[in-house]
Amino acid sequence: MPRMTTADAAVAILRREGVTHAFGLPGAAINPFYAAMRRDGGITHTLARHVEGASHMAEGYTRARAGNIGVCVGTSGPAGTDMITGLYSASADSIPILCITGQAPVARLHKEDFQAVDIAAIARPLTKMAMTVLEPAQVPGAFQQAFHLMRSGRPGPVLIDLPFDVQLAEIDFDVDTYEPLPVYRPAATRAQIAKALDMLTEAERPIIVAGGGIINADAADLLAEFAELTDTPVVPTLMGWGALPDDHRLMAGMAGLQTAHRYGNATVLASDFVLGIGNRWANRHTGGLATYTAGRTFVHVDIEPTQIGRVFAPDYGIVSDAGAALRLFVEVARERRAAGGLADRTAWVEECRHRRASMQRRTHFDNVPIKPQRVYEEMNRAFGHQTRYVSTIGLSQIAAAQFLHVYRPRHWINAGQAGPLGWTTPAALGVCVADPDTPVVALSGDYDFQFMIEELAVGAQFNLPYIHVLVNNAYLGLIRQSQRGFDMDYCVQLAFDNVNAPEVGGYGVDHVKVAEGLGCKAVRVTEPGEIGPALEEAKKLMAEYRVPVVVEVILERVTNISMGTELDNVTEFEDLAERREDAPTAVVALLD
Ligand SMILES: Cc1ncc(C[n+]2csc(CCOP(=O)(O)OP(=O)(O)O)c2C)c(N)n1
Ligand SMILES: [Mg+2]
Repeated sequence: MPRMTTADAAVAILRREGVTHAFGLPGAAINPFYAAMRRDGGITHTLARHVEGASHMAEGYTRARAGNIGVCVGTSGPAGTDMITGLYSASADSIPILCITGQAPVARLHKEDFQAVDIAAIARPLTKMAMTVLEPAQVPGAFQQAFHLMRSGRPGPVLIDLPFDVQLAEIDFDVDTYEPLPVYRPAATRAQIAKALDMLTEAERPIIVAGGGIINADAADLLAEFAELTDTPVVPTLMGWGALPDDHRLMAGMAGLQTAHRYGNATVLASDFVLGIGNRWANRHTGGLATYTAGRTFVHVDIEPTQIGRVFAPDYGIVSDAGAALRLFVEVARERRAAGGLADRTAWVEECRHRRASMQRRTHFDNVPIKPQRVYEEMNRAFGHQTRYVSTIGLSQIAAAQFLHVYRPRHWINAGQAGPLGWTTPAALGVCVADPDTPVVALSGDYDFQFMIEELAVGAQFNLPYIHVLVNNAYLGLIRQSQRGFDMDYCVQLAFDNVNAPEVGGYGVDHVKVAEGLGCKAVRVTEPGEIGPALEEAKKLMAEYRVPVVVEVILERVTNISMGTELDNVTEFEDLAERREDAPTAVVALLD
């Protein structure tokens, strides 16, 4: 039997489980694992500048491609605690990442050893498994179990904590006969799918709410096929956006309190039946449950049994992987269509399309300083169907979801539930590592951008080119807007007179200089007509220098973005689009 250190065995297992890349940074307590990675030579490594950054890179890496599992590595103590935010956002969005930490030697764990912290206990509520491996012979099993859990049921992260002496201990391990454990994914039965389809067919105004579970299951094509077979309009959730292309005839818009379309909310409110697949009725999607559920029948399909009924009791629940359910939905719907057993939805689909064509928000403004809506209009013009967007939170992200277009699954990569500021830059870098051939456009507010700005150096060092659109209002914009309810504008201003950069006009940080200092390219625009040319210039700079390119757009300081407390109570702050020229990049041409 081959004899090796547990660190060598762990790396061999990572390879067998398909890992080719890791994000992280070494420290003394994880050096044996780094030595094993070096000996193996099959795992490339991206050196983050902040360990939290490594965890978000892992998330971006997982989310870019079906089957990927992002790995982030750090040492003992603060490295693990820094990655807690990544574990939180990964678990909240059902994203598998594997976090590997070094640890003090087993015999000194309880002696308050240098950088010894019970990271497994800290990580437990955020992971599917968090384990400090105390016995060397348990290391292969811990990794085998980690991959089994990350891929089974509702996906999510795992943390494995390896004491220094455990990493160095030798064990007998035969990697050649190592076999990944079978993955558990519950599947709907035909009877369950037939019942749900009966309910959908009996309804008059049905919709499908398509969640991120469809993207996790890589089942976007099946969703489109099922929607087309039954002629059912689709409302994607924020995590499901891209599962159906924005220009699809049955795309009915997103619904919610913030990242939503007026026509999406109106269509949910007009519906009488909702089939939720791989979604979790997030509160910013539903708003008040009384409004959301009144007069509607619900079927909920979810891979995790305890998710059914968590937010409200559906009329019928099915425990199933979204892909397995959709495969059967397609099969049964096909049979019923052939037998003439499906309802004619022409009038309902037309009604939804009419709402879409008559309820657009205005994007075309010529104001200086620039209004944010105009930025997304220019982005729609500059970036094609193949573009992947990455964003986290803020007015910037909310407006992006209201105005940008997404055409493919995994092309809207957003920290939907946790929304940690600083997520965008490292997540975008992880996406670039996973798929260097697809153009990546990140979107940040100025505060999100400043949170993990140092990670730009990673993009410069490892030649990970992408475009970072930075919309700068010198404000914690979303919080400023929410403080209107408190009648205050308190501790949310990022503006100051920069003694080194009077040219930023009191907007504070000179992002262009910082980005350049970190090895990236950057351009700043202040007029709406400059945005388009700047985005084209950014494409050229990116191709020439192979580094991230920041396009900073100086916005007007105060713009309120549509949001509300209930689906039927969303406040609009701007004039709505009335003519084609008001929303020239809307996917559906406005009805004049
Ligand atoms: C770590 C963290 N702290 C606080 C928040 C709360 N928060 C959400 S958005 C926001 C302001 C974001 O400002 P900016 O990135 O400039 O975007 P804007 O809203 O101005 O477009 C804050 C503080 C958060 N999401 N994450
Ligand atoms: Mg801001």
